[in-house]
Amino acid sequence: MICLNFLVTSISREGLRMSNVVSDTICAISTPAGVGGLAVLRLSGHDAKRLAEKCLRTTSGRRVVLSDRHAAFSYFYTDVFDDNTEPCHLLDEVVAIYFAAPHSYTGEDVVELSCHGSLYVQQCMLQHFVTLGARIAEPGEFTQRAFLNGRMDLSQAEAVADLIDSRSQSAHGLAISQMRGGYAEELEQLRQSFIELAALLELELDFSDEDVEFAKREQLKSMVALLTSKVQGLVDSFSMGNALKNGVPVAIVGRPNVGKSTLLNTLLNEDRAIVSDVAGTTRDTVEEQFVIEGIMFRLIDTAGIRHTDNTIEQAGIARSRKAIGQAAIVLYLFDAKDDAKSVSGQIAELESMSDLNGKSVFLLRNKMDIALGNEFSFPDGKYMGINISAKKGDNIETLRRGMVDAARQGRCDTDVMLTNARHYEAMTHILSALEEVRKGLEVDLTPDLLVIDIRDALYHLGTITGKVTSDEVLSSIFSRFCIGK
Ligand SMILES: Nc1nc2c(ncn2[C@@H]2O[C@H](COP(=O)(O)OP(=O)(O)OP(=O)(O)O)[C@@H](O)[C@H]2O)c(=O)[nH]1
Ligand SMILES: [Mg+2]
Repeated sequence: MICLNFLVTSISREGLRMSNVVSDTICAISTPAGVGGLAVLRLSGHDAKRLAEKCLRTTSGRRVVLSDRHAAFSYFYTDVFDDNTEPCHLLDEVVAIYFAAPHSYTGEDVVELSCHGSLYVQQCMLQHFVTLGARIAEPGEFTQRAFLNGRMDLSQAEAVADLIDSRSQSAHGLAISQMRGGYAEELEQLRQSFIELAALLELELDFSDEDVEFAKREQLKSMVALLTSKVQGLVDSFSMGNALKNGVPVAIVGRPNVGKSTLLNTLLNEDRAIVSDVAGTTRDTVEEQFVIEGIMFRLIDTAGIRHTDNTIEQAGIARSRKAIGQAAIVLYLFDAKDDAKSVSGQIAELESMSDLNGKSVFLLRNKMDIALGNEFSFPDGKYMGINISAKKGDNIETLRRGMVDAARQGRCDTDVMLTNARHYEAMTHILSALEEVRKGLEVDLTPDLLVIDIRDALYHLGTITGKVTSDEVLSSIFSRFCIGK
């Protein structure tokens, strides 16, 4: 018999459900704090419907009976404490929608009340539900309940937070696909492959007395190689996935006075950084975000690189170096008056400052407007060269295009991308476990020892989806959420 008893979950979702009191009714304002046209108050828990109905009356004064997924236009009263009281303190006109368990966001009975966006109205409603016995929700508690009730796995719950956070088309696209389960499917496929691998080895274990080899070692090796390439692909997708989610970091670097701050301002279309003809104007890094074709870029203008005894300027140059290190795209500017020898010296200097592998580097020959007659050809090689005028805006469109293309590179190999540092960490553990299995197969390790590493990989896979998780991890994930989500 194939025994898959290694799928041990340290604390199962079931266990967590038991350990947390999830049956009480929670309430929160789900719209942002402040005044707006409308605000939404959300109630979730076994008492949600009863508590909401207590406060609601029809326009003709009758009690409201909420029916599943129907909007009820009602009056909201704050002085109803028992069934016999005749309400008289009208607070607001609201629209109430009831979602019966389990077909609601949290999997519990949920009522959403849209009221007018006055802070006073919002606070009175919230306060009233607390008086009636509901509890104010913790940040992310609605989504946490959705997870605990099996409405979504942990990676999907995290994607909800990413979706709320998303400020560009690309960040939104990644979050929505993760929320809709594309990523969860990929993880499930991985899990199945690991289980298959383990099953083959466990089968051998069960018949170990009979000295039978069920799976050919070569077959196991190729399974491990395939899994490794999939996991490696996911690990590799993290830097771009993370950049697309949080903004692709772009460092604008070069010697003093070459026009870096001017370029930042031109790209942003805004007078953001100080520009002057004094070399060494920018001392600290200046960072701004902007979106082109749905991709968010984080532009970092840096202090001009040169040898200096000024300690403040030295500190600025150290930050420039750090910005290059962290950038996915480097815009290296030089002056159109610089000759080929000076430019190759500057490139060598740039290469010595940071490892440029995996980064897209653009060589920007700036101030072309005042150096029209000068002959210049960009050095052949790995970097793309563009003549620009940051001041006049010449060829800035070509640069924008190049930046978009660079940001899109690396997306093509994999449909699913890692965007979450927690998942990245788990995937790197899985990769090392696979490496151990590979080495084990090379030296003909016995199945019982090989299975240990496969269990380890499955454990880490489980931490991503929440199949294996701890209270500590959960609370750190859900505390990222805003109240009311
Ligand atoms: N003609 C011309 N002048 C430019 C161009 N770009 C920048 N400048 C001028 O060059 C000078 C320096 O520009 P900045 O943008 O401050 O240069 P920077 O590289 O940020 O300089 P530091 O912060 O000192 O390192 C200013 O006088 C700008 O107006 C350009 O494309 N054409
Ligand atoms: Mg500057």
